[in-house]
Amino acid sequence: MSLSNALGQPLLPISLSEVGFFVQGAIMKLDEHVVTKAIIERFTEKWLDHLRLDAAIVGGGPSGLVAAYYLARNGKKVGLFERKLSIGGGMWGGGMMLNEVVVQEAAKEVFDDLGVPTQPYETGYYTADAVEATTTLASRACQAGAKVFNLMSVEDVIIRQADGPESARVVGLVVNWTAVEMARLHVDPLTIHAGYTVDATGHATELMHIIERKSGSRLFTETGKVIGEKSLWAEVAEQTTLENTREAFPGVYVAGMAANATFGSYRMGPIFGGMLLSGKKVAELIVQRMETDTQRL
Ligand code: 48F
Repeated sequence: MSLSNALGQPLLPISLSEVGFFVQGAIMKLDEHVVTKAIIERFTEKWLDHLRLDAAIVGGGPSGLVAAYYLARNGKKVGLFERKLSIGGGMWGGGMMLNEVVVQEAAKEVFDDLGVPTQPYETGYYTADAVEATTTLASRACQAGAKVFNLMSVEDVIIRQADGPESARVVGLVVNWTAVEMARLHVDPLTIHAGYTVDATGHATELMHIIERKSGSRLFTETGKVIGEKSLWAEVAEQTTLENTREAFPGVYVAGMAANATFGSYRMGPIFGGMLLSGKKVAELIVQRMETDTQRL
């Protein structure tokens, strides 16, 4: 039934039953208990489903997000662990808080692939809005199926060594709430198992430092340790980021700025192409490696 005036013309473009639906919607009773239970149950389901991963990515900056996207798009079970409330790492602020990022020709294909709009600048240089780029990478990684666990800090790795330190391999992560870390509370962490782990923690290169300190084994660097990043040289740094994106310890790959810090190359400043290409490369390496490992079994 519709409401109508004396001439029989409808007063509302909707029927009375539809009005009832909207009123019901507006006055729907809300039970805080259900809201709380929904959050706890859904988070627990998600977490339980991601206790064993094909790949665990530590750090949600541009390299970690791109790696998560390509791994998930290839059907791998991926969890990304980020210390902060927001993912995106150093991408939000462009250069010195001017929120535009620059990428070079070779890296534009990654932005194109993920749907990040770019604008040509001078020949071979493109810009993207830093906020649009960050939110798009984050959204595409999630839509591809990667699960993001923010507010979690990776404080250690799980290691196995059948025949002494030389046979050591990382098989997972030790995680705790960032709030626990910040408050320095004496609370034990929990664990995530992963076939492969990616250190995408940026300049800090946290995972590799932990492994160097605790494993008693050499990293795959010249010195066997984290060599550390050098000062800024964009051209060389961008090239070496890609070369240094590789396995740095059995089971652990390095990507993004962590790759250059591990293997001792330059920083690049606010050009983000190397980060994108590194994220893509690390995903490809892990996908290939998983195929070879499966064939060997
Ligand atoms: O620093 P970040 O953006 O790393 P990236 O992907 O990109 C580097 C660029 O942003 C820029 C640059 C090139 O243009 O030099 O700096 O290499 O993101 C690293 C993320 O890792 C998180 C940290 O909060 C940041 O969001 N992170 C660091 N350590 C941990 C961590 C940890 N132990 N557990 C969890 N997250």
